[in-house]
Amino acid sequence: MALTDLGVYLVTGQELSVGRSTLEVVTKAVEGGINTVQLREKNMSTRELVALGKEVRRITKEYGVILIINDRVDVAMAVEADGVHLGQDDFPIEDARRLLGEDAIIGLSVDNAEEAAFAEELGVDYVGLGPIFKTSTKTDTGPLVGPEGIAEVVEKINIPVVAIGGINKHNAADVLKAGAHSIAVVTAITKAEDITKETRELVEIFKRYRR
Ligand code: TZP
Ligand code: MG
Repeated sequence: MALTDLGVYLVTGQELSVGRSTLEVVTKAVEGGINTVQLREKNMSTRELVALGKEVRRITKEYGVILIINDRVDVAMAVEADGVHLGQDDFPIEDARRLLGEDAIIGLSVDNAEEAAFAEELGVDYVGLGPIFKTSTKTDTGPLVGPEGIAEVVEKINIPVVAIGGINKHNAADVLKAGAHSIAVVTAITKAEDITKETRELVEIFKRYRR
Protein backbone atom coordinates (compact mmCIF):
# COMPACT_ATOMS: atom_id res chain seq x y z
CA MET A 1 0.00 0.00 0.00
CA ALA A 2 1.40 3.38 -0.94
CA LEU A 3 1.64 5.70 2.02
CA THR A 4 -0.93 8.17 0.77
CA ASP A 5 -3.44 5.71 -0.67
CA LEU A 6 -5.88 6.05 2.22
CA GLY A 7 -6.40 9.72 1.30
CA VAL A 8 -9.48 11.36 2.73
CA TYR A 9 -10.86 8.64 4.99
CA LEU A 10 -14.52 8.69 6.06
CA VAL A 11 -15.47 6.92 9.29
CA THR A 12 -19.24 6.36 9.38
CA GLY A 13 -21.75 6.75 12.19
CA GLN A 14 -25.48 6.44 11.50
CA GLU A 15 -26.45 8.34 14.67
CA LEU A 16 -24.14 11.21 13.68
CA SER A 17 -25.61 11.64 10.22
CA VAL A 18 -28.48 13.99 11.09
CA GLY A 19 -31.29 11.94 9.60
CA ARG A 20 -29.41 10.58 6.58
CA SER A 21 -28.63 6.88 6.29
CA THR A 22 -25.01 5.74 6.34
CA LEU A 23 -25.57 4.42 2.82
CA GLU A 24 -26.58 7.90 1.66
CA VAL A 25 -23.61 9.52 3.43
CA VAL A 26 -21.19 7.02 1.89
CA THR A 27 -22.68 7.41 -1.59
CA LYS A 28 -22.32 11.20 -1.48
CA ALA A 29 -18.83 11.09 0.06
CA VAL A 30 -17.67 8.63 -2.58
CA GLU A 31 -18.96 11.01 -5.25
CA GLY A 32 -16.99 13.75 -3.51
CA GLY A 33 -13.74 11.82 -3.87
CA ILE A 34 -12.89 10.03 -0.63
CA ASN A 35 -10.34 7.22 -0.92
CA THR A 36 -11.39 5.14 2.08
CA VAL A 37 -14.54 4.31 4.06
CA GLN A 38 -14.50 2.72 7.47
CA LEU A 39 -17.83 1.25 8.48
CA ARG A 40 -18.07 2.05 12.19
CA GLU A 41 -21.61 1.42 13.35
CA LYS A 42 -21.93 0.92 17.06
CA ASN A 43 -25.70 0.51 17.24
CA MET A 44 -26.50 -2.01 14.52
CA SER A 45 -27.22 -5.69 14.82
CA THR A 46 -24.75 -8.02 13.14
CA ARG A 47 -27.39 -8.80 10.55
CA GLU A 48 -27.88 -5.12 9.73
CA LEU A 49 -24.16 -4.50 9.63
CA VAL A 50 -23.52 -7.29 7.14
CA ALA A 51 -26.39 -6.12 4.93
CA LEU A 52 -25.13 -2.52 4.99
CA GLY A 53 -21.56 -3.71 4.48
CA LYS A 54 -22.55 -5.49 1.29
CA GLU A 55 -24.27 -2.37 -0.07
CA VAL A 56 -21.27 -0.23 0.82
CA ARG A 57 -18.96 -2.79 -0.78
CA ARG A 58 -20.91 -2.52 -4.04
CA ILE A 59 -20.53 1.29 -4.16
CA THR A 60 -16.93 1.38 -3.00
CA LYS A 61 -15.94 -1.24 -5.54
CA GLU A 62 -17.59 0.75 -8.32
CA TYR A 63 -15.54 3.83 -7.41
CA GLY A 64 -12.31 2.06 -6.46
CA VAL A 65 -12.64 3.15 -2.84
CA ILE A 66 -11.04 1.14 -0.01
CA LEU A 67 -13.50 -0.42 2.46
CA ILE A 68 -12.43 -1.06 6.05
CA ILE A 69 -14.65 -2.54 8.79
CA ASN A 70 -14.32 -1.34 12.37
CA ASP A 71 -13.71 -4.05 14.99
CA ARG A 72 -15.32 -6.99 13.18
CA VAL A 73 -13.05 -9.42 11.37
CA ASP A 74 -16.02 -11.71 10.66
CA VAL A 75 -18.01 -8.91 9.04
CA ALA A 76 -14.98 -7.89 6.97
CA MET A 77 -14.77 -11.45 5.66
CA ALA A 78 -18.51 -11.68 4.99
CA VAL A 79 -18.67 -8.49 2.93
CA GLU A 80 -15.25 -8.94 1.28
CA ALA A 81 -13.93 -5.69 2.67
CA ASP A 82 -10.33 -4.65 2.09
CA GLY A 83 -9.52 -4.84 5.78
CA VAL A 84 -10.29 -4.01 9.39
CA HIS A 85 -9.58 -1.24 11.84
CA LEU A 86 -8.89 -2.43 15.38
CA GLY A 87 -8.46 -0.75 18.75
CA GLN A 88 -5.96 -1.68 21.44
CA ASP A 89 -8.54 -3.92 23.17
CA ASP A 90 -10.10 -5.40 20.05
CA PHE A 91 -9.31 -8.54 18.09
CA PRO A 92 -5.57 -9.39 18.31
CA ILE A 93 -3.58 -8.27 15.26
CA GLU A 94 -1.90 -11.64 14.70
CA ASP A 95 -5.26 -13.44 14.63
CA ALA A 96 -6.77 -10.83 12.32
CA ARG A 97 -3.80 -11.26 9.99
CA ARG A 98 -4.09 -15.03 10.04
CA LEU A 99 -7.80 -14.93 9.24
CA LEU A 100 -7.75 -12.12 6.66
CA GLY A 101 -4.47 -12.88 4.93
CA GLU A 102 -1.38 -10.97 3.91
CA ASP A 103 -3.17 -8.71 1.44
CA ALA A 104 -5.72 -7.38 3.93
CA ILE A 105 -5.28 -3.85 5.24
CA ILE A 106 -5.13 -3.89 9.03
CA GLY A 107 -5.16 -0.62 10.94
CA LEU A 108 -4.63 -0.14 14.65
CA SER A 109 -5.58 2.83 16.84
CA VAL A 110 -2.67 4.33 18.79
CA ASP A 111 -2.35 7.23 21.21
CA ASN A 112 1.34 8.03 20.95
CA ALA A 113 4.71 7.28 19.33
CA GLU A 114 5.44 4.34 21.61
CA GLU A 115 2.22 2.53 20.75
CA ALA A 116 2.80 3.39 17.09
CA ALA A 117 6.24 1.79 17.11
CA PHE A 118 4.79 -1.33 18.71
CA ALA A 119 1.99 -1.39 16.12
CA GLU A 120 4.56 -1.33 13.34
CA GLU A 121 6.36 -4.29 14.91
CA LEU A 122 3.07 -6.19 14.99
CA GLY A 123 2.85 -5.82 11.23
CA VAL A 124 -0.14 -3.51 10.90
CA ASP A 125 -0.52 -1.60 7.63
CA TYR A 126 -1.29 1.78 9.16
CA VAL A 127 -1.92 3.41 12.50
CA GLY A 128 -4.89 5.58 13.38
CA LEU A 129 -3.60 8.40 15.57
CA GLY A 130 -5.87 10.62 17.65
CA PRO A 131 -7.66 12.50 18.86
CA ILE A 132 -5.66 15.23 17.14
CA PHE A 133 -8.07 17.99 18.16
CA LYS A 134 -11.00 18.24 20.53
CA THR A 135 -13.92 16.06 19.46
CA SER A 136 -17.21 15.03 20.98
CA THR A 137 -17.59 12.04 18.66
CA LYS A 138 -15.49 9.72 20.85
CA THR A 139 -15.21 10.21 24.58
CA ASP A 140 -12.99 7.36 25.82
CA THR A 141 -9.81 8.80 24.35
CA GLY A 142 -6.32 9.61 25.55
CA PRO A 143 -5.02 13.20 25.66
CA LEU A 144 -5.10 15.40 22.54
CA VAL A 145 -2.26 14.58 20.16
CA GLY A 146 -2.08 17.88 18.26
CA PRO A 147 0.02 18.50 15.13
CA GLU A 148 3.25 18.19 17.21
CA GLY A 149 2.23 14.68 18.23
CA ILE A 150 1.66 13.75 14.59
CA ALA A 151 5.16 14.89 13.64
CA GLU A 152 6.64 12.80 16.46
CA VAL A 153 4.86 9.63 15.34
CA VAL A 154 5.59 10.17 11.64
CA GLU A 155 9.27 10.48 12.44
CA LYS A 156 9.30 7.27 14.47
CA ILE A 157 7.57 4.79 12.13
CA ASN A 158 7.57 3.79 8.46
CA ILE A 159 3.91 2.95 7.97
CA PRO A 160 1.14 5.44 7.14
CA VAL A 161 -0.26 7.63 9.90
CA VAL A 162 -3.99 8.27 9.63
CA ALA A 163 -4.87 11.28 11.76
CA ILE A 164 -8.33 11.42 13.37
CA GLY A 165 -10.28 13.53 15.82
CA GLY A 166 -11.74 16.98 15.31
CA ILE A 167 -10.38 17.32 11.78
CA ASN A 168 -12.26 19.56 9.36
CA LYS A 169 -11.56 21.82 6.38
CA HIS A 170 -10.27 24.58 8.66
CA ASN A 171 -7.49 22.54 10.27
CA ALA A 172 -6.83 19.73 7.75
CA ALA A 173 -3.89 21.58 6.17
CA ASP A 174 -2.13 21.78 9.56
CA VAL A 175 -2.61 18.04 10.03
CA LEU A 176 -1.10 17.29 6.62
CA LYS A 177 1.74 19.78 7.09
CA ALA A 178 2.59 17.97 10.34
CA GLY A 179 3.14 14.86 8.22
CA ALA A 180 -0.07 12.81 8.40
CA HIS A 181 -0.50 10.53 5.39
CA SER A 182 -4.29 10.50 5.56
CA ILE A 183 -7.04 12.49 7.24
CA ALA A 184 -9.92 10.59 8.82
CA VAL A 185 -13.15 12.35 9.69
CA VAL A 186 -16.53 11.47 11.07
CA THR A 187 -18.69 14.55 11.62
CA ALA A 188 -16.95 16.89 9.16
CA ILE A 189 -18.64 14.71 6.53
CA THR A 190 -21.53 12.94 8.30
CA LYS A 191 -22.97 16.21 9.62
CA ALA A 192 -22.25 18.33 6.54
CA GLU A 193 -25.30 19.86 4.97
CA ASP A 194 -23.96 19.25 1.47
CA ILE A 195 -21.90 16.09 1.91
CA THR A 196 -20.47 15.93 -1.61
CA LYS A 197 -19.39 19.58 -1.60
CA GLU A 198 -17.80 19.34 1.86
CA THR A 199 -15.98 16.17 0.83
CA ARG A 200 -14.67 17.82 -2.34
CA GLU A 201 -13.23 20.64 -0.26
CA LEU A 202 -11.42 18.17 2.02
CA VAL A 203 -10.13 16.28 -1.02
CA GLU A 204 -8.79 19.53 -2.53
CA ILE A 205 -6.94 20.30 0.71
CA PHE A 206 -5.57 16.76 0.79
CA LYS A 207 -4.29 17.03 -2.78
CA ARG A 208 -2.67 20.36 -2.08
CA TYR A 209 -0.88 19.46 1.15
CA ARG A 210 -0.36 15.70 0.83
CA ARG A 211 3.14 14.41 1.46
N1 TZP B 1 -11.04 7.94 17.19
C1 TZP B 1 -10.34 8.94 17.72
S1 TZP B 1 -11.18 10.40 17.64
C2 TZP B 1 -12.50 9.67 16.86
C3 TZP B 1 -12.25 8.32 16.70
C4 TZP B 1 -13.17 7.36 16.07
C5 TZP B 1 -13.72 10.40 16.46
C6 TZP B 1 -13.48 11.40 15.39
O1 TZP B 1 -14.68 12.03 15.04
P1 TZP B 1 -14.75 13.52 14.45
O2 TZP B 1 -16.22 13.79 14.34
O3 TZP B 1 -14.08 13.47 13.11
O4 TZP B 1 -14.05 14.41 15.42
MG1 MG C 1 -12.70 -0.81 18.21
